[in-house]
Amino acid sequence: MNNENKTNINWYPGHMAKTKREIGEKLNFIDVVYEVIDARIPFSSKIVDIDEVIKNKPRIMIMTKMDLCDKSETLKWMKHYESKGYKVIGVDLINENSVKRIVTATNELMNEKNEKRTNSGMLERRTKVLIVGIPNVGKSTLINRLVGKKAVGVGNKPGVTKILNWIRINDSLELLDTPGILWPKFNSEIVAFNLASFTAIKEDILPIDEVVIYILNRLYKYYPEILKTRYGIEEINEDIIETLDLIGKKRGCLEKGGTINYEKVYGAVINDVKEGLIKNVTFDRYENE
Ligand SMILES: Nc1nc2c(ncn2[C@@H]2O[C@H](COP(=O)(O)OP(=O)(O)OP(=O)(O)O)[C@@H](O)[C@H]2O)c(=O)[nH]1
Ligand SMILES: [Mg+2]
Repeated sequence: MNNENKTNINWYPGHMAKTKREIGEKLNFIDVVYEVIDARIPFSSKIVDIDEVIKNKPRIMIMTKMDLCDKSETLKWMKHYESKGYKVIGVDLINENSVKRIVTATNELMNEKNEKRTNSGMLERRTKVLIVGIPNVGKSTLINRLVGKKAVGVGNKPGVTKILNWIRINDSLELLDTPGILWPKFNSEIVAFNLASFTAIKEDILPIDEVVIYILNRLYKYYPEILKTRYGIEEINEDIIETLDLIGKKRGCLEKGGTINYEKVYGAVINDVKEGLIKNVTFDRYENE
């Protein structure tokens, strides 16, 4: 990734600093951490200073939204993190019941600790898991999947979970849901645009026209067929304004007199990504661009 392109975008609401502090206070009670990442942005959605927050707790990296990502590209990132020693599990929290793999991996991590306890005559302790990640990656959805019912609120916008919340999964597992956190300054403009593209930051942090042009450029460069099929466009070229016009016409985003209403076009594209109608895409590229 090219991180040379520094940016001054600063979005760090007070409640995120508070969440980080509260996680720090609870850390002593935590056995395992689930670090939750969006499979479409396996680099940009990783919290930069996560190691400072969770210290050296055993952890499992969980990549959510596998149903929406470009699997071949995301696999490169999964291998990359595995090569750094992470246990990585990819999940589609909407369509699959794949969370058992997470429970198994958690038990494996805990076996040694629990053996020591039972050998010294103590009872096995309920495993306490902390879930951390940026906003809107699916932390609360993951908890609901593990519980098997709606135990905590979810929503397709950043900032749904507001407080830390213990949820008991079963006799041996208890989870701490947390509000999404981000680092004080995004370390590159690409990261900021990736976060905006996938609704991890609020829509008004970056100019919406720039976010949509970024999305369309990404699609044009890496997924031209997806772009063409989604909007019924036969030919596209690098002139993104022309593409915006074509989308506007196809979608009927027009003013009286037939001129394009760009605000409507922007809304349509953002919504298509948000609703998963544009899928099989991964915006973080493993190879340098
Ligand atoms: N397609 C798809 N959607 C998912 C998946 N996981 C979560 N979502 C959706 O992503 C959105 C955000 O989910 P939440 O669980 O509220 O995310 P969160 O990380 O708790 O967000 P905050 O509480 O705002 O930090 C919801 O609309 C979920 O339905 C997944 O694996 N696939
Ligand atoms: Mg939540």
